[in-house]
Amino acid sequence: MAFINHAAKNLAIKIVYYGPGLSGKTTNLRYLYFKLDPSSRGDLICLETDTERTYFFDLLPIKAGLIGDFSIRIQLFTVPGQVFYEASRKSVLKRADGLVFIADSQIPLLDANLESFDGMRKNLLDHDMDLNLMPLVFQYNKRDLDSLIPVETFNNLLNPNGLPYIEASAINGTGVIETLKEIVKLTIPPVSKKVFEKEEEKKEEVEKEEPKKKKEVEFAFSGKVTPVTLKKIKIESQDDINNEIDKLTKEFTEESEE
Ligand SMILES: Nc1nc2c(ncn2[C@@H]2O[C@H](COP(=O)(O)OP(=O)(O)OP(=O)(O)O)[C@@H](O)[C@H]2O)c(=O)[nH]1
Ligand SMILES: [Mg+2]
Repeated sequence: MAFINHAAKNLAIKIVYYGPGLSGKTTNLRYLYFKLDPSSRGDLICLETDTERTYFFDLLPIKAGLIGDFSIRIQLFTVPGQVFYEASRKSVLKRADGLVFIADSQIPLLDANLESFDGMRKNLLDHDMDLNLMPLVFQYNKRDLDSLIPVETFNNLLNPNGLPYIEASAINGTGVIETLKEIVKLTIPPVSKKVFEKEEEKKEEVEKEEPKKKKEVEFAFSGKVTPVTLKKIKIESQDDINNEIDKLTKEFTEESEE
């Protein structure tokens, strides 16, 4: 559920990249990080354990223009795909506004994709969230490899409702920005409806004066290579993970615009 700060005119949206282990979730975030102009991105954050250097999730905060006079900020999260991190995956899904399912296109991984998708549905249910009501986009990743699961198979098994899907090769950046744009396009209308319902009277007044208020988000992508700011946070238990997610969300949503 998006955080709306009416006083500061901020809208904070959470998008979760979900999918089986090694499907390319972190690769998506890293590519976006490198492509985004430094002024519109925050630190890339990784939660890891002391011993194994296992990443629990990655988080990339980005700014994405305006809707009306509300500035849009988006938190992109990944979940840890490995099977035994179910509890962490569930924690990351809490209060998600939109989902990207990163499927691995390699033929032997068909079952892993289906199991992961099913797990996502169940984890959402535990938060009283219905997958069918969530903005959702599919990315069929690793299309650069041989022996691929056909797109029609993916669409039949994962995406019978015909939601947007992108064929990608995240490692080369192909389809990564398109995926972000698609999910943001789907996520903004339900979120902005909430904002403008509250702002309705004001909005009507404003629209008389300015009939065409902008409702498109924009990202500041640049071709520049910029230094990496990778912030690593050490954690030791599931409680630490929950606390970090809450803390990072709180910092993000309460941060006022400079
Ligand atoms: N060939 C190919 N390899 C890819 C692609 N995307 C990611 N990879 C590789 O797949 C491996 C796993 O990528 P990650 O982005 O770490 O996967 P992940 O989904 O974050 O994995 P977990 O965090 O364990 O769930 C890495 O070696 C990537 O370089 C792709 O489009 N094509
Ligand atoms: Mg990862």
